[in-house]
Amino acid sequence: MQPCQTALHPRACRLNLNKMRVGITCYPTYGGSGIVATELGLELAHRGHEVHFITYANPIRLGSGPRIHYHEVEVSSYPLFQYPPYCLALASRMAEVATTYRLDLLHVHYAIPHSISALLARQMMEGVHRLPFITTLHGTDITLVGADRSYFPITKFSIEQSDGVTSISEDLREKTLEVFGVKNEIRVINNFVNCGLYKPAEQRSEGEKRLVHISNFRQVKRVNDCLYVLAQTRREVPAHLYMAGDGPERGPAERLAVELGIESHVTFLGKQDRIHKLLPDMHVLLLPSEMESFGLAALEGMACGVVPVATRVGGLPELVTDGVDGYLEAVGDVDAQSARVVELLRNEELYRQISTAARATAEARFCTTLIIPQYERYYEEILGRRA
Ligand code: GMT
Repeated sequence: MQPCQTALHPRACRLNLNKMRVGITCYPTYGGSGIVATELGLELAHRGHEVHFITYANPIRLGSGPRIHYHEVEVSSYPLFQYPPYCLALASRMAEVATTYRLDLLHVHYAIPHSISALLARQMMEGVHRLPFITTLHGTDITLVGADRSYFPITKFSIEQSDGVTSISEDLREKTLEVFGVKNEIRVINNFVNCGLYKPAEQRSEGEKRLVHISNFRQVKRVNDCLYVLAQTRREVPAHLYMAGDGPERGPAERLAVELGIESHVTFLGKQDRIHKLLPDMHVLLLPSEMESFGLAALEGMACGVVPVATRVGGLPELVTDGVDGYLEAVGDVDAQSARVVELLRNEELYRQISTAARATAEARFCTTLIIPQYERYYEEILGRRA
């Protein structure tokens, strides 16, 4: 065992903060927040911490490995329940796992309802052991769900009650303070990418240029814009579009591809769990979102040398420097987005320069090796602060 190095509080050493026991809760599906939570857990386990996922299904990218544990939340139904109370089942499971495995803290991703369950679990643990919880805000939990009238008061309360709050971009931090008027400190810890796994191909395959879009196909992603961009691009350069992911907008997008007469140039791949294998063979990543607190898909693309053509919204300008390591255009301006794609695909020298810069940005600012220690230090701070 390494000697304890924290200088925050004597009890922090007794807790052996070099090896923490962390409970992680997230949506275990294909959304960005679940991916961030899963990759964070895997990295923490790799660094020697015990990580306990407490979720309703096995997180998509989890797999198995040393120090990784999975505890399913079962939500029993009962004829009286029109809406089974998942939030309560989760709180019970959190408290149960915390007691059995002596968790040091809970880290929940996406405020609603996870931080409310964590708050209940913390209260249930009073008199047993202290169980602080950290809430990481990802975006739609604040900008869409949290701002909705029915969830606003409880989202505000959950932020105020959290022992620690992190946000994945400065933009989201500012929006949270502005929308909810909370007084808590919100620490920005950016999303990250494993630069060893996500890396450029030594040689891309020959043939048509390839565009890619990755999302959960929600309205906020404006997936139809990808099809308009492809249609316009193809007037100048032969190109094929790969649409990875699934969600409510997938059906309408498939129909639009037929209407535009480009259906043979678009492949709908459905949900993909090996994105690091798909990305390196792509040239341009389209992210025409109406709102994007960070844009994890763009970062994963950049790490693979795939140039993002995205919108100037939310946290994207914190990730992409327009004209340097990608392009940012106005929401809905498919003419400008297509013009950028055509320019990139026609000008090999420009493409090479921007693709190299995209990889360099991912490496210099967003690698797991830089970001995971920020979470570790934040955990230590939260544990030491009120230990
Ligand atoms: O929009 C998504 O892709 C899903 C959503 C989520 O919470 O699962 O993504 C949000 O969190 C991602 C991971 O932190 C960010 O990269 C996305 O920008 C953010 N989405 C939005 O703000 C719309």
